[in-house]
Amino acid sequence: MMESLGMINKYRISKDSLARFTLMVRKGYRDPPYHNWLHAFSVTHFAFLLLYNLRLMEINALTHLEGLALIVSSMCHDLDHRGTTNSFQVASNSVLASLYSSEGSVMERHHLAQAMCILNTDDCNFLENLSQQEYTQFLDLMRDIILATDLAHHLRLVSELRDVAETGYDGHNPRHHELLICLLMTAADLSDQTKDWQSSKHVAELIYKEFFTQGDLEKAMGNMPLEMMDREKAFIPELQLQFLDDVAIPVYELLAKMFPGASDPYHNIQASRKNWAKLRDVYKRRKPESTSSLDIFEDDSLEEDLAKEL
Ligand code: 7OY
Ligand code: ZN
Repeated sequence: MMESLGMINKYRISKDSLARFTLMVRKGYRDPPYHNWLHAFSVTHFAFLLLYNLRLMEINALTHLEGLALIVSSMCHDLDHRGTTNSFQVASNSVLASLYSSEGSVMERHHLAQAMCILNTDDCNFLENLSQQEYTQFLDLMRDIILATDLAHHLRLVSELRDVAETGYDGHNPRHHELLICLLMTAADLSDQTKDWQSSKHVAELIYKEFFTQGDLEKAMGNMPLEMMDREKAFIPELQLQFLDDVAIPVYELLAKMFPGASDPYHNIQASRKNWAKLRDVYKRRKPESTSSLDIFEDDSLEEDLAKEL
């Protein structure tokens, strides 16, 4: 991906160092159902596709250094994730909470610290040929981008992003660069929901497996989990519709408004939304009083009914 984006030549990157860096990053991920290396890899790939297909550096929407920072941040953005949320860190008085809770974005600050640690490891610093000034700028970008993966951070930016989408993206405006990088990072992080139905459904299964494990831990601690983390209360199709409508769809809508070349993911996520709505209707008709939890992923006959539904 870095080769295709011309970064290897431009920044005289040693491929051996980059390979060692990448292996260290892979090793830095744990193996929860969702927040593992496969997630980091697919997020990085989507970030690459956005940079490459929209030609964002060629049209001066972003600088090459910003593009490079987006790719490297994507690789690192969930390093050492434990499959639990920021509020869980605080509620469980974890070591990470004691380090970072006063600043907010507890997990994201940890992902960033892990990333900095790997970059500083002997033989892994593939950015050694950057100038001092470029390298400092690169680290600042990584910090901003990884902290932007907290959805709470994204939600604070939405109104400003709407203004940019309304007035048009201006590559000469440095604030537009900052906002676009954050939007691209969020679009990449949520991109599983823009893939085909089988993929987005499979990813939802992994996410709720992770959420329900946290919910079980919270119950064992005597706390009440959120509905979406409670395997006895969650109705997954309804939760997915809420998540898509409130968070994910607006991300791709904003992106498509700013860059018409990015309309595919927006249309795909709308198609996915239709499938979740159908699944909700089919399930409600079959078992009106049941919450679905994870059994919707086991039942193949639901898929057959889905195909019949218009
Ligand atoms: N698809 C998803 C996520 C449901 C690609 C995360 C949340 C979840 C819900 C409000 C916030 C969250 C909600 C990613 C993708 C990944 C979104 C953060 C989650 N389908 N969730 N989801 N996240 O916290 F209503 F967990 F890291 Cl359902
Ligand atoms: Zn992520």
